[in-house]
Amino acid sequence: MSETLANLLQENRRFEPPAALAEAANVKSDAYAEADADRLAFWAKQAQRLDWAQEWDQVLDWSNPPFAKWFLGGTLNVAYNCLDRHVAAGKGDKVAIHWEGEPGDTRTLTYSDLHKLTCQAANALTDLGVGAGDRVAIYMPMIPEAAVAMLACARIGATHSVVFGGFSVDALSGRIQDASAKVVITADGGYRRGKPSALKPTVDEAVALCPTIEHVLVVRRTGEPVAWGDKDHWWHETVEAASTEHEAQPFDAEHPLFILYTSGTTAKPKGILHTTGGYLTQASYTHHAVFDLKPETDVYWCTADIGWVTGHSYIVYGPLSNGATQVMYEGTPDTPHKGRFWDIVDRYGVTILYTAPTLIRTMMKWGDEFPAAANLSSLRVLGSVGEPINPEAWMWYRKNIGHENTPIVDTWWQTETGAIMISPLPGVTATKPGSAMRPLPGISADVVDDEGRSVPDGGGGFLVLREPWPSMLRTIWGDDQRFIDTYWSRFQGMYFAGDGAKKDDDGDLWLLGRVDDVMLVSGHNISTTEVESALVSHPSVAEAAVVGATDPTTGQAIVAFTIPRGSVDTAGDAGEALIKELRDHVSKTLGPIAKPRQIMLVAELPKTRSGKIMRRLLRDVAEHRSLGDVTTLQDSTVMELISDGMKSAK
Ligand code: 6R9
Repeated sequence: MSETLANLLQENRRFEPPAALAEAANVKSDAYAEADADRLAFWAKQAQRLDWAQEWDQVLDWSNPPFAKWFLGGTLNVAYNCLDRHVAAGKGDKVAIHWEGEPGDTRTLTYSDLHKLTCQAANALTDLGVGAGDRVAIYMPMIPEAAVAMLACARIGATHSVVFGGFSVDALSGRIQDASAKVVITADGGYRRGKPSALKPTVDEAVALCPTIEHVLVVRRTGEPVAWGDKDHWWHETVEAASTEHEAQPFDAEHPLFILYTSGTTAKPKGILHTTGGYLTQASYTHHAVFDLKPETDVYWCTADIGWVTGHSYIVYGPLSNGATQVMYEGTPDTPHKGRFWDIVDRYGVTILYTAPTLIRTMMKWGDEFPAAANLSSLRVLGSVGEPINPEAWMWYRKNIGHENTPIVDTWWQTETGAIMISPLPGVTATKPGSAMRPLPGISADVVDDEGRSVPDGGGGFLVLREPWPSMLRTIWGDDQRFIDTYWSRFQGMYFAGDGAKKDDDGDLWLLGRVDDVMLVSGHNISTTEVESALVSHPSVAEAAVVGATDPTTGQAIVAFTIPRGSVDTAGDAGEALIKELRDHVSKTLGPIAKPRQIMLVAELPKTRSGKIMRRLLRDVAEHRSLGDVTTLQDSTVMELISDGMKSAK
């Protein structure tokens, strides 16, 4: 990037925390000063949230950067911390998971239930020859057994690699091969969009390509017929027949806990490696601090899939280490109707909701009547993760879901960071719609220019992390050099996150999307996020994706793909008029330099399974190229619709 990002969007709205919440908050403003005074002492204190079999000798070893070691000499068991210690403290009967299947079937699992199942799964895996250090692939729908499978691996020191249920044979087999996994844990299928969606056939094809796989463990969820081979074992015949007694052994703080592959937009996916003590410390602390979790009274719901890092840290390890009661939902948000999520919040009395901007914008598109039909008064903290949240989507979330008084925590982090890094604290921060605000206590984030110099307030550039943090990735599985090249070579001594960001005049942080997506228009760097947010601020727009397409005069020109809100008329002339109005609206909001050359009205946008817009594919469309790799798309038919629309608009 030759110059820093144009700093276009202005925002003056502020929302103070509700007084009662601030008063009773788990974490108050003094945490920042405490962490600034002695960062390592601060993290050592947070590590005391966990039960250690052996306390550490040294908090951080950074003698061989960028290879960090946290809590050296300490030993602990992750599953013990998530389950056994709560049962031992008399909380065995507390509900851990209120699970709801898409067809409407429900299960309630207490901590004691989850503990027993995990012990059984640990015994079954041991019987199948899985030991500490072995890799296990998990390819599951959103059922409690997915969490149990992860915890059972953690319990015996096996390293899990969760792959999104629904990824292709190629994606699954590639990940299995990269990690040389020994076992796959899967299910016959799960329910999506009102019908069974098979998983086992994909596993069968993948396993045929993966000689390292010795056994496949299959949960029966849908009851649909499945092919059966020599390596296959039913979960209900092995796990559920195993002993419920299992003593968890402690592992080194740096023992590998899991590998999770980042979607890998062009190159080979990167196996991000996380270890034990530092990861669990930060997952647990951030869940406590950012969501203000009160385990005795809160009902927490994170709508992520277990195949995304958000599911790892904020469905499994953070909430369970904190003894939370949570909701887990199997299916899609519009099955059987568009009010399904709000029904769930209402019925379980959800107090903390953690979801993604893509979902919030989809709900905006569907209309206000769906949340209005449910009682959402139990909600007290709302979270957002995965993409920048557009200010108007933030306002919609606050008004329609958060009854105008619920703090919104916009949490920035990555698979690589393992846990939340930048976020408001709900009892402390006066939030601004669209800003992730400040690094959490103990985290040092900054925005730097091309040369790695910190930009002044009001400036834009690259987001970096200046100091190691407990839940940082330790390497890319099997490829230390790629770890160094990808994250630690762009700027001397700093972690390069790959995101653009700006500091506003108060020094608060605004995330501007991936640097690869930044557009260069007539010599100005313009972020996709700001143009998208300008579009979403128009009352007729629910969602927008913006890309830079090659242009003979301006270098790149802005092309926008826009989803109108549900009630908006876009037929014929009305559509043309709306497009003109939107181009003018962007020009008025951000300045003429940001006026899109072309706006397409579309019904859907291409997204990954975690809800991120795949701008790369839209760029292919805008530049009339054939499409690149679509294997990580959530819905592969979307691109045909968009390309057809583009051709007819030419
Ligand atoms: C947790 C997760 C990481 C990338 C990250 C950034 C984007 C995530 C965000 C956000 C703006 C937020 N991202 N949270 N951008 N504001 N609150 O999403 O991990 O799937 O690895 O993606 O997501 O671009 O670099 P992961």
